[in-house]
Amino acid sequence: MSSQPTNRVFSGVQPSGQLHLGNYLGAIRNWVALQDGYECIYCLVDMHAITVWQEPAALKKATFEGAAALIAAGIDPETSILFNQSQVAAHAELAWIFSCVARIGWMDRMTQFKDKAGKNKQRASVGLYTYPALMAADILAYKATHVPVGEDQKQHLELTRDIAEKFNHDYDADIFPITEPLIQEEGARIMSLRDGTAKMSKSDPSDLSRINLTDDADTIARKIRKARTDAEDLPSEPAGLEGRAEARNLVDIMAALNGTSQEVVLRDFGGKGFADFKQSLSDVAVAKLSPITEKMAALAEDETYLQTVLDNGAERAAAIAAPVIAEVKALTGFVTPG
Ligand code: AQP
Repeated sequence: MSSQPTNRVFSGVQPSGQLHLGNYLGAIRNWVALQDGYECIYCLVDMHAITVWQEPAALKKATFEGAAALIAAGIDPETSILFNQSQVAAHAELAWIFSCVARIGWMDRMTQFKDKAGKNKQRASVGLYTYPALMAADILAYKATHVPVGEDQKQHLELTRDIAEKFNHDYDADIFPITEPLIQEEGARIMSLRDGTAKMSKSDPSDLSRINLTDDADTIARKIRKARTDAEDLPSEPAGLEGRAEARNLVDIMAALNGTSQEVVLRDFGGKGFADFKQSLSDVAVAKLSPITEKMAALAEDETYLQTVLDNGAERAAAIAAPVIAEVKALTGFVTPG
């Protein structure tokens, strides 16, 4: 039997556009910290990205840029494994088997499909619908024991656990672990700068809605200045943020960047207007992000280096997945090479 790891993390980000502050505060920053206690596998999930249309040249560019962003943020490609999903065939192979294990009723319950497909469900790709089976394959091809998840991915991780349990049960095997979520509270959900009720997202048509990890200091300051707010001053207590989604979001961003809480931010800024607050927020954002954006810009120039990182990562990832896939195929009853 392929070995059972005890502290292996898998996580991924879609190269479906430019990585932004939400990706950084909600995921990447945490991925960097996890490298201390876990064996980490981080993936640019390009196969997930094409569940909605991606211009081929833009997808390729975003994959290299994503790798640059992760390394610039502190992912060490020597110790952690960093690669793009489509280079390791195990993901697609296992996803097919899992799409035969998962039930239609399970997929029907996934709220992200409903959100992303919108009203035009019939025109959404089949891949967008079966996305959670591919996500389960991403995780279980490596028998990952832990997955850092934002709130929006919790439901998909539960489905991964259901698939693992059903596969283990159906094939009377103890092959897959029941993966545990690692939930990060702070910065868990960063909202759009234009609409405090919508998630900050790569695919939002308005560039002013997000701070990209490629934005320079002036652009960051301009976007924060233009961020939507309301007419009142900041409250002194978190309860005063009730019903003020945009104000809450900016306070949350300040708290997440400084590693503090809403209480601490409001102790400093309660009773002040947004002009002062936005100035301080943009100073903090620039101070925290510019070391990353500068390093990222330098790395993004060196495509040869990034290609080598992704190739090496893919080779190491494939070596871990190979015995798992072989075991799955044998359990399934497929005739494997004799
Ligand atoms: N706004 C956000 N706040 C906190 N965390 C976020 N993440 C994404 N947006 C926010 C977290 O980043 C990780 C990678 O996400 P992803 O790129 O794979 O997928 P996504 O959540 O669909 O991101 P986008 O930006 O909204 O992409 P598009 O527009 O292409 O769908 C995940 O851990 C996610 O929680």
